[in-house]
Amino acid sequence: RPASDAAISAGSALYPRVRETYTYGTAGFRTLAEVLDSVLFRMGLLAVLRSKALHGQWVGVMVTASHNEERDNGVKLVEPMGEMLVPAWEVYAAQLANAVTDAALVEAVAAVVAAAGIDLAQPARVVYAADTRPSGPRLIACLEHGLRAMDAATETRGLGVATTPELHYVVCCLNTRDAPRPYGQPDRAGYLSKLATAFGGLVTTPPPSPLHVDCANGVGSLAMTALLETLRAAGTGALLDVRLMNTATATPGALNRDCGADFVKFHQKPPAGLRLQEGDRWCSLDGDADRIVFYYVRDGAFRLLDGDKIAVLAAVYIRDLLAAAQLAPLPATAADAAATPQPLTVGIVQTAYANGSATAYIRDVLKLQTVCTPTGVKHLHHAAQAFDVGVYFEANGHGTVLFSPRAVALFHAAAGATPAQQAAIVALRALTDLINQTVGDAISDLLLVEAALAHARMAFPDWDALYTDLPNRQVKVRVADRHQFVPIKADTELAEPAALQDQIRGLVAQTPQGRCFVRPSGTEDVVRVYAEAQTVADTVRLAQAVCDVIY
Ligand code: 16G
Ligand code: ZN
Repeated sequence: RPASDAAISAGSALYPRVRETYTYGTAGFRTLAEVLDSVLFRMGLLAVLRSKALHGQWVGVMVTASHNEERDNGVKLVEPMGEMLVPAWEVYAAQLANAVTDAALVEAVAAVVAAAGIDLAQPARVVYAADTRPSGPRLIACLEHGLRAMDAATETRGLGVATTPELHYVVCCLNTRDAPRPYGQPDRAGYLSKLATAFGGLVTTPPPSPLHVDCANGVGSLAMTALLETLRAAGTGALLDVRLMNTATATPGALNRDCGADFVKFHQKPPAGLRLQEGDRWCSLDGDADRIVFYYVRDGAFRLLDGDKIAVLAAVYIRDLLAAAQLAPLPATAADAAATPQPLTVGIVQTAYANGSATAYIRDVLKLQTVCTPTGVKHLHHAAQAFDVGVYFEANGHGTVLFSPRAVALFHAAAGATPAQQAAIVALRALTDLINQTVGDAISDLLLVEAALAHARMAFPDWDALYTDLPNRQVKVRVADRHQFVPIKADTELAEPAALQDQIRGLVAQTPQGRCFVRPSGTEDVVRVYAEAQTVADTVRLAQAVCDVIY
């Protein structure tokens, strides 16, 4: 029996399992922080196994519950290139988390080792971080114990308090250190200087007015403060004019309370207690700084610029730069050098929550391809990888732009015959550095939006006017068992209950420009109803009618 068995058993006894069933959902395990000690210990074990299975590549562990209340926490594992844990290992994660006794946990570990064909003699490397939640340090201690229990020789790096995208960045950097194109220096300073340098290469003049940033009283405020220092030190501080709000990371209970990106998107109103002057520019980050939405007030009305609007802005920006750069097409792959050159493909990936107007605008005006995937970053990220320039955003403000190796190579090889072409090529190169290639990143996206607006000389109302959102509404419904609701067709329909889907279809058919779907949440014990229609009254009626059917 491996030497780790005794350490696992002894460690596990210190962190007794206090719940029936933990599920590894769209964003890992997420629930009340007080019931997570055993889960963190066990995810320490799993992270070591994952790294060993990958022959000692670095894997990441992020301790966060994102936009959830402060009393919640969570944990998710990050793959070597900064991606979400692969699905087969989500199953292993649940098996470890739900092993009932210490002995059962030892057995579950052995089962994973056998199923994944792991050589326990392989080295293990794990990097981890937590957001600002008060439960973070305790949960990190549980995690560290699990890492040691599985293999005392595990090489570890604790980043302390960090944003989720920063952790993803560092994982990718650690694994590409010896690659032809390393992703960056694997620490916070490297992350910030990469962003600051790229931003300085894209923006040359200060913005017309400051951008107010609601930091949700979370880790985003620390990262934004550090970014400002980095920009100042580089002599480019004036290029980013931000006013940081909701920065009370040490105030108990303040995190995400009546503020942050999720609050603003869901309620379609500003964070509580902040006064928005007509025309002021605002944005909100979420609790781990991987989401952002923008907003302003016009004629007394609150106007939201959500993930769909960011996707469109990013696509327009990149499309303009590509047009200006006039890059010579490349063969589809290097191996294919003799084949016909193919222009770069550009596509936008969305979910069912994308506003119908956004999708129509992308298709009919921008004439770009759109893809709809199920909710959850891993699905969008995967679909975006099919394009040379894959823009993906959830309406809730999580997203990024992925550039294929072919696109990056082309930007770096191209010279440009005219100053305009050269400038566009330099800007495209800078964008591949500015935009986090591992996961949606609120801070990177903030800089992207500022750069895109500066490039197009657009103010918020110009951006907003690209297309007009259809009125939309989201409702949470508590049901006896949300697992009875089985989504299909990228969450746009239910396979079960079939009768409910029939009724939704009937109600939608009676509603001008109506669209509606119901799906079980992956993060809360509810089902979500989304409705949109031509008018607010129709939207409200449609949402209500569907809720009535569910009850
Ligand atoms: C998680 C997902 C997010 C998704 C949200 C939906 C990741 C990293 N995060 O936060 O992408 O929008 O869940 O929540 O995948 P829901 O299933 O409760 O509607
Ligand atoms: Zn988040």
